[in-house]
Amino acid sequence: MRMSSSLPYAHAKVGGFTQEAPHLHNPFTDDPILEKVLRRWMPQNVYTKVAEDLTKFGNRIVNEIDALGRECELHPPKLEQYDAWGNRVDKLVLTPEWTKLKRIAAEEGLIGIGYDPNMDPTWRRVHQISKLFLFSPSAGLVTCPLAMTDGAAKTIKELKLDAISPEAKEAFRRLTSRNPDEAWTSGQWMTEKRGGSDVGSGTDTHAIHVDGNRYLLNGYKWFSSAVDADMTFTLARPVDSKGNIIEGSKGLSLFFVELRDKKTNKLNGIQMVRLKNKLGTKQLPTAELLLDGAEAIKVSDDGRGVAGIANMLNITRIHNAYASVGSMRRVISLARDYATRRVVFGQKQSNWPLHLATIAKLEVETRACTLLLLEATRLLGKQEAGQANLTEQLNLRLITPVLKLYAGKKCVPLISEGIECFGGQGYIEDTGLPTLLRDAQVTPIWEGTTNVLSLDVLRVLEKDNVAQAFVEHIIDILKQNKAQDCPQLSKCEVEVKKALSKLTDVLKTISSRDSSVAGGLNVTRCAREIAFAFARIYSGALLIAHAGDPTISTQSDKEAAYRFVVEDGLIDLHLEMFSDKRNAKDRAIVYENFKE
Ligand code: UCC
Ligand code: FAD
Repeated sequence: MRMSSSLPYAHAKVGGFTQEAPHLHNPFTDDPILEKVLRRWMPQNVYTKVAEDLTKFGNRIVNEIDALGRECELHPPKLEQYDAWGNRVDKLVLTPEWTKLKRIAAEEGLIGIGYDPNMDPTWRRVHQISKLFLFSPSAGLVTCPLAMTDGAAKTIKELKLDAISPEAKEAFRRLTSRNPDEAWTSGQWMTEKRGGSDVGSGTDTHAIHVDGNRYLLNGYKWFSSAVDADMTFTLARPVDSKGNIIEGSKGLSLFFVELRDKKTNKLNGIQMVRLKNKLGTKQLPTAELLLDGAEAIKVSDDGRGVAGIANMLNITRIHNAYASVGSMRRVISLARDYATRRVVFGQKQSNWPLHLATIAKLEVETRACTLLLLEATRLLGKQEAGQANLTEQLNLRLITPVLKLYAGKKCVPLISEGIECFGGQGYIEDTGLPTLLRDAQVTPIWEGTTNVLSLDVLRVLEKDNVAQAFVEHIIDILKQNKAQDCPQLSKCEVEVKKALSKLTDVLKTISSRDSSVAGGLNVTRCAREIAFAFARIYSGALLIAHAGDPTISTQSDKEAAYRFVVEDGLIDLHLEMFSDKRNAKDRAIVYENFKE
């Protein structure tokens, strides 16, 4: 019989057991493939410097950055519209950790590396995006303004705005600066109340001409993230001397706006109407903005607004992808660590075959997405270095929306499964784990929804030779498999080639309309499945090439390739899916028992 004083739950005691929390490891050295990809791709001297930087940065994430990101979640931004005397002030109250993270981002060159003339132009994008991939799940969503900052710098560069506008020249210097006292961030204001996907119909911001390329903007921007930015690019409709505008996307031009007056620091004809109350991304100030005579500079030809801002979109979409994949990697990293600390039914989680099988599935998908992300980044680097041939350029344009939509779509259920690995603790706010899931849900939505990006893939396929360039590129990647004696990889190769030929057959049939299916074919209704086929075939080929390089690969790399390619399959496309007749059937299913 025990004395009552030794009872484990008496009085203020809460029992003798405390579950050890998962440990955050250096995300670079903990990642099973990132370092190996860099070693495989980069020249030795570049690799050495990059690996050293990423290792150091990984330590900084563990020791400093992760806690700052957590504080941003706990202390979301607030908007104070009026001061005590009733003056309209629109003051954003930001936690100091947000500001600190922006300073760290500049110091670490998270944008600067991508444009650094002293770094190898071929590899600086891979270096930059790898670093952001490590940063993202700890970054308190500072990655959002960084994405738009990178997109803005790219837009200035591609449209050669620095040559025509001293303001844009100065903006480029600041957007890419590593000096936290000088560095700027940018916004990207496209979405209005009528629509964020269809900006051609949705934009009713009007631009009144002042002189030269100077205008005043009047409109309402419905979602404007990271509104503590210094500048933004936005779309508006120039009003001609007779007061007319052109409807549709042909009436849109691109404008450069600085948010505050340099001398007074007052907002430039902008009112912050309210901050959005969001499911996630709570760290991030996303505002509705009234533009009431905001001074702006037109930086595109009339009617070329969408084409101009597309320069930004293709960069922010790659950023979006590292956010998706970075969170996938983070949840797995924490879950596999936790599995070595949590005992269930008498043994560690990591010893239960079913638990291991659950995480292994997540791991295979995450490796595929990581390789696709790095590949898009590699092509971007080559293109910017002026070294990409036409095939590579076409593949970069194709893979950018494919990567964004595929990673965005995969990450939400994957992170949800990852959260379940922690049982009830995964649902508890103090652990920080729920943040991963709610922040993941935005990645398929912003920067183009899954459907809209699938339609962008079709837009790309309309260009000459894109499908052919894809086939050539995949065959080239498969040639990198040096393990010809490995039966697992040989089987994978066969499956990739089969899927490739099925995809091209389907695309040919649809484009020629020479179909055995009765009735018409509708391509757009299967745009998602087409985009997914591109993603899975491309990732499958990359997994094979990675696993087939004896200098870096392990047996697990081969196993991962086999499971992704052969066991899970690469393509789910049948001509019947494209039949027009299914539209009516879809309508009947969706609207059964519905009264308008
Ligand atoms: O959500 C937003 C910010 C969130 C915060 C940032 C987070 C980043 C990640 C952070 C990580 C944590 S900003 C809002 C994003 N909005 C969108 O993404 C819009 C989605 N909608 C589309 O993408 C549509 O497809 C539109 C708006 C592009 C469709 O417009 P149009 O005018 O109907 O399209 P058109 O007529 O087909 O295209 C007009 C021109 C064409 O060029 P030309 O005239 O030379 O033939 C197209 O080829 O634009 C060209 N174009 C492109 N070019 C259209 N899209 C692209 C593209 N992606 N790349 C190159
Ligand atoms: P809709 O276009 O109404 O889409 C609704 C649904 O219809 C989606 O499922 C979509 O896939 C589908 N759909 C649309 N068109 C088609 C089609 N042709 N065929 C089939 N399906 C279709 N925007 C900015 O400009 N700047 C920002 O800083 C910004 N920050 C944001 C921050 C957050 C947290 C969020 C959630 C959004 C932000 N946005 C921002 C807006 C975002 O880019 C848009 O919400 C997004 O592009 C979708 O536009 P929408 O909301 O109008 O949706």
